[in-house]
Amino acid sequence: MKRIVLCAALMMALYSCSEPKKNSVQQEEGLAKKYEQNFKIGTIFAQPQIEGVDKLSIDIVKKHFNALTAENCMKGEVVQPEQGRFDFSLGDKVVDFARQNNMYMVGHVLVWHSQPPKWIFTDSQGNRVSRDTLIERMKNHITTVVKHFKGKVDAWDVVNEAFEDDGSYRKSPYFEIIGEDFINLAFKFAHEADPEVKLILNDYNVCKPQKCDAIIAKIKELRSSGLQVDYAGMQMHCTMDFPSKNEIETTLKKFEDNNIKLQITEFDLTSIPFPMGNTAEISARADYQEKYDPYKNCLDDDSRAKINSRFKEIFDSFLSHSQNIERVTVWGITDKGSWRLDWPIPGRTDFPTFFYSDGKMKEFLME
Ligand code: 9MR
Repeated sequence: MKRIVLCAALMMALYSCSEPKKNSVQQEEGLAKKYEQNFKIGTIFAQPQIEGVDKLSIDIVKKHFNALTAENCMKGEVVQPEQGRFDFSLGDKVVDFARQNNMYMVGHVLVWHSQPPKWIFTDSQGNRVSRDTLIERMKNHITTVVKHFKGKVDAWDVVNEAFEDDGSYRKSPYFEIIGEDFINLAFKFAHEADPEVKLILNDYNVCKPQKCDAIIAKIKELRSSGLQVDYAGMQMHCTMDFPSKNEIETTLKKFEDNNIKLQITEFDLTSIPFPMGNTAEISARADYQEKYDPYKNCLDDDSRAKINSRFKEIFDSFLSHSQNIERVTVWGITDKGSWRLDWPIPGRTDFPTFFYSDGKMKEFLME
């Protein structure tokens, strides 16, 4: 009896799973072309694409995207694993791919509390270094990295995630050792290393009003002290209800009103239950539970429609403010490679990017 019920449930589940629509003729031209009057359409490159093994994703990138960010391989711990030893081997490959395919290349990231050069905050005894030492190390890192990629990277995420949601400074080692002007110094060093390259102050949850205000105030302060900051970067790691349409609109407008151009740097949308509240805080972790993985076996029609309509709601806001948005980058090529599948809970099924795992495009982009 139990088995019959189980079979029936399985049949019903299979029956109600919906198939993604086939790509329409209109999509043959690719997304970058479709939105060329609005903004650049970007995505990221990770190990499987750099090594050339993920052919499906590489084809999608070539066809649909005209901007590229290195997901991990230009981060501090990768490019300077030991003091004075730089490793640009992976970064160079990403940059070569971008150049060969005529893409806008984004460097990610010069100063971030997560994945920094591991040794950078401490001396050989394991004690925290002085302000002067950290400034010197930060300067050397930024200068060497920016100069290495000079002429090949169009824009750098200079400082990432420097603020808390309440608008206060994140108490990162950079902040604690140097003070709040670590941001000023980072922008100064980046500009000195490559006066042509565009510079971004990047963060998540920028739609939180106090955080947004803090970022705007900081960019104004940097500019008024003569420093170059070209864009605020809004990561836009979204959930089904945050940020709301209204919060997005208000935020986009605030930047316009303050003459600060935007890049949407890491857009994605999680549609599975999320136990940690609204955050992209990388240290958050939770254990796997079935209830947090509702689409493990299939995605039903109703949920597919809801996900697409939420995507559309957000993307439409980008479109209607496109005069102030240089680029919209989605943080993942297909759903299969998204960081969301393993954060904050490992091994789940989610639909965060523009393409389903099999390479079919999300329906909202076909309209
Ligand atoms: O997608 C990245 C993932 O592969 C890494 O494990 C993670 C660890 O630092 O970083 C992810 O990318 C982050 C980005 O660099 C900065 N903003 C938040 C992104 C998602 O966590």
